[in-house]
Amino acid sequence: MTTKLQSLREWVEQVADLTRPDQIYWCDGSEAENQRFTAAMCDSGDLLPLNQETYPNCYLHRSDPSDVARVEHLTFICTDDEEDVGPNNLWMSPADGHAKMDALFDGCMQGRTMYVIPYCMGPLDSPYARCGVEITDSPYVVVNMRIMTRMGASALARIEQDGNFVKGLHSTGELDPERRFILHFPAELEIQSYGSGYGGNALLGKKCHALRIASWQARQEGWLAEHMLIVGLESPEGETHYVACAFPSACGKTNLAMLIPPESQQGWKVWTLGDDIAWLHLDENGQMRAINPEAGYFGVVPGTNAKTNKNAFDLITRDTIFTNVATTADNEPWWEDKKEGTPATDWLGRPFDAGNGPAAHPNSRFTASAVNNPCYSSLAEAPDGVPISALVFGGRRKELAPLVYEAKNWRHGVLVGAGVASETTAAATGAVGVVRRDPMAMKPFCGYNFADYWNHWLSFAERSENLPRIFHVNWFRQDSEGNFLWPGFGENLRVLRWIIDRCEHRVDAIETPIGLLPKKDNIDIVDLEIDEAALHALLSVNLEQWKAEMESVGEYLSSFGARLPVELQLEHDEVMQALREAAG
Ligand code: SAT
Ligand code: MN
Repeated sequence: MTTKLQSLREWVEQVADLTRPDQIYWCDGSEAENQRFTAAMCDSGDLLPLNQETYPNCYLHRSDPSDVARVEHLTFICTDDEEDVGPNNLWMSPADGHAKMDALFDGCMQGRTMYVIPYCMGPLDSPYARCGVEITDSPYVVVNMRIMTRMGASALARIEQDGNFVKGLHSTGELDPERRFILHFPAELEIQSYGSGYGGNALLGKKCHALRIASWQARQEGWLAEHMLIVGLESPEGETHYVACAFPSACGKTNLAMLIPPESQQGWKVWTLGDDIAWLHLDENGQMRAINPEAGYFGVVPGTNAKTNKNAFDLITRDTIFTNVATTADNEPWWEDKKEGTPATDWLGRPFDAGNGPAAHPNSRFTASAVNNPCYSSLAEAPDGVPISALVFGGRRKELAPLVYEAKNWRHGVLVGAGVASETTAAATGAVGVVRRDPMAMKPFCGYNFADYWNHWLSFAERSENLPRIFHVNWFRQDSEGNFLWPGFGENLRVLRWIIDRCEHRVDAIETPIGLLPKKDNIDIVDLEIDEAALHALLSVNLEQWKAEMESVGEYLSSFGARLPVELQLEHDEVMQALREAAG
């Protein structure tokens, strides 16, 4: 296979000249091809078959122990002007970036096969979908990209029709952390990643293309590429609302996207559109619509059980690639909080010993196809996407942020998003549990200066009168003993119902300087074991502490200097003023 698209042919030739592979293979995405790859990877030990009776077509991949998460400190955006990437990104000049990467890629595929992977992000017939081609020397990347994207011959046909595509070049190199870099060249629509075989570092369609490059393109073209799940909530009356929610990595996006209504919420149905990324466009009526550019889930495994996420728990019993989980004596995959079985072998392949730490790596992942999800929405393949009623921001905060509040208007909502903070998780290398600012949950993923990004968000107010309402949630509040105040998981539907009630003008809210808080009676707590004090703590806010929080948001915003949008500064000033007045 090759292509009639000259620019693609030339690029593949150029890359082959540089990397000097033994052979070049164009992926067609077929089932037969996938079976050949899987068999070959089992022979080479890249994949280990799991128990095929209980976990049919499931495999385990063990990554290099030094290569288990995204590497934000090695991720760069290369632009002519350093200001364009902002303090939220690491910068390199395109010339330096190319020189560095050319040296690393020089001859790196000798003795290896170079795979050419055409892929489409979004439904193949969607005007909002965008394509890319990833060149890699990793068969693990090939089999994962086949699940995570629309990959192969049909994507290539669309690329040939479009005439353009994002170029992603990847090599696992020597897996040497000292020789590991992920560079983005947005002006050239190019990604280069060397030295890692893991997740977002290597599956270039995901964070590199669908967020960093796409956010750059979206700004130029008037749309948004966001780190958001998309979920449909169908009421007992048969009315469905679609909501898109931005939470940082490993904060429960997959669980919320696959939520199972608890017994008390009889008649509600929940449909998954996407669990990680949303591309948001305004249609001709000013209605915001969302597509999920991905076709699968690369979800966190630990913590998944029949109670927290039964849909995912069932989903990953077949046709799944596990990365860095433990195994039982029966060769079933095992992870912390699975609630069944015991580990025999840890994620490194050693006999399990509790003294060595968790059996499964805290960032161990499953790769599974969206079509296997029991609650996959019938509209997930709709070319025009789904209409969005509400946008929701949130993070992991032990303290302070209430269970839910609504922004006063779009401009205030942008400030709420810009002020998101969350505790770091195992999804990226570095310390875990440290609160950091993570605006719109896009800190690791916005491919340009946040100041310009907020400006772009603000500009939507001029383009539509019926934008979605904006909310903030926090499922992670704790009491002084470290117990979670809110049960979370399926019970989060109660909060989403309030959000829908607000969108439908069915309930009033309490106006406060932080935004609009629910009236206690408007959150359904029937059958919920939650005491008055906890509920009060969850639904109220300490204005003194909030003032300190907003001062810290203000300091953070100032770090963007003169580029910070005046409107955002004004909004912040207004909130500060209201807080001062409330304090009397
Ligand atoms: O490794 S990934 O970037 O794909 C996962 C995540 O951080 O959300
Ligand atoms: Mn993510």
